[in-house]
Amino acid sequence: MLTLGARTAFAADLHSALSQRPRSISPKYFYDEIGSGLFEQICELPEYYPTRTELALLNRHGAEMAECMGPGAQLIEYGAGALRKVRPLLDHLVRPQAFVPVDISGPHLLAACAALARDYPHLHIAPLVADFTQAHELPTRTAPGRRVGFFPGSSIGNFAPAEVQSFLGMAAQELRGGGLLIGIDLIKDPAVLHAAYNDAAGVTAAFNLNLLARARRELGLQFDPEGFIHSAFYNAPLQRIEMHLLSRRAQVLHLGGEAYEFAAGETLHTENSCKYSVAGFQTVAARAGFAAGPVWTDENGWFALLWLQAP
Ligand code: AVJ
Repeated sequence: MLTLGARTAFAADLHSALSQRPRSISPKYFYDEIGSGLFEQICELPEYYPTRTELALLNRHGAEMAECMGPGAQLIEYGAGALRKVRPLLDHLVRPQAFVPVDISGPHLLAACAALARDYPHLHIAPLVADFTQAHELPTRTAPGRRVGFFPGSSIGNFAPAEVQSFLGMAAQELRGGGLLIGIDLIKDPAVLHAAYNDAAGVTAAFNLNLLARARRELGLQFDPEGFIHSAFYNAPLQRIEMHLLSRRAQVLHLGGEAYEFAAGETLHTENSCKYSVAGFQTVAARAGFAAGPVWTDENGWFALLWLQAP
C-alpha cells in the first residue's frame, strides 16, 4: 500500500524520468510488495552469487568480524530488510548495547524485528524507520562502547559516486570512534556478471519489468507490456551492471494526461549496480576518513566484506 505522498512522489519521479534524456529512474521503485518478493527469489537463483557468497563469509568469519566491532557495541544496520545477515554477527558479538536496524519500510522492519527478538531474547532491538541516506537521529548511547555500522548486500552498488561519498561522510560522523562492516560486489569476469543479471528463469527480467507494471497498478500508466524487454549488461569503463527497460518498437506511453514517445531501441535506465576492487573501495572510503582494516573474500574473489575503521 502506498500513501498519497508516496504515490505523488512516484508519479513526479516517473514524469521527470520519462521527460529527460537519457531517461532514468531510481531503482528504489522496484520494491513494492511484488518487487520485494521477486528480489527474494533473485537471491536464491543459481546465477545470482552475491547473497549466498556474502552469507557464507558471514557464517565463516562472523567471530573475527564481531571482534573488530568490540564488546558493548551499538550496532547500526543500514537498509535492514529481512535481518538474515546480521545473525552470524549477533551470534559472536560480546554484550551488544543495542541493535538499531534502519529501514524505510516500517511494516517489514517491525516484522523482521519481531522474528529476531524471538531468537535473541536478551538483545535490545531499537528499530528506526527512516531513509538512512537522509539526516536521521540514532538512539543515544546508554553506556560507553563503540557505535559500529553494518551495510551488507552490496547495496552501496546502487549509489552514484557522489552518493557513495555522502553516505560514507555521514557514516564516518555517526560511527566516529567505531567502524563500518560493508559488503561490496567485486569486479570480475563479465560473463559471470552477465549471467547474474540475466538469469535463465527470467526472474530478474520480471523484477525489472515490474517497475512499469507497478506504475500501471498505482499510477494508471498506459503501455503495452509486450512493448518492453529487460536489458542488463556490463558497462566495463564505468565498472557497473546497467539495467534498462528497452522499447522493442516505436510506441507512446500515457501517464496522467501526458504522452511520452519511445523510438525502437530507446530505454528507460532503471538501475546501476557498481562493482569495485577492494583497493578501489578502500581509497574511496579513505576520502571520508575511514582507515582500511581486515577484508574477507571468497575463494573466487567475487564478493568482499570490508572492515573500515571510522575516524
Ligand atoms: C540489491 C542493489 C544489491 O545490484 O545486485 C539484483 C539489486 N538488481 N538483480 C544488485 C539487483 C538485479 C541488487 N542490490
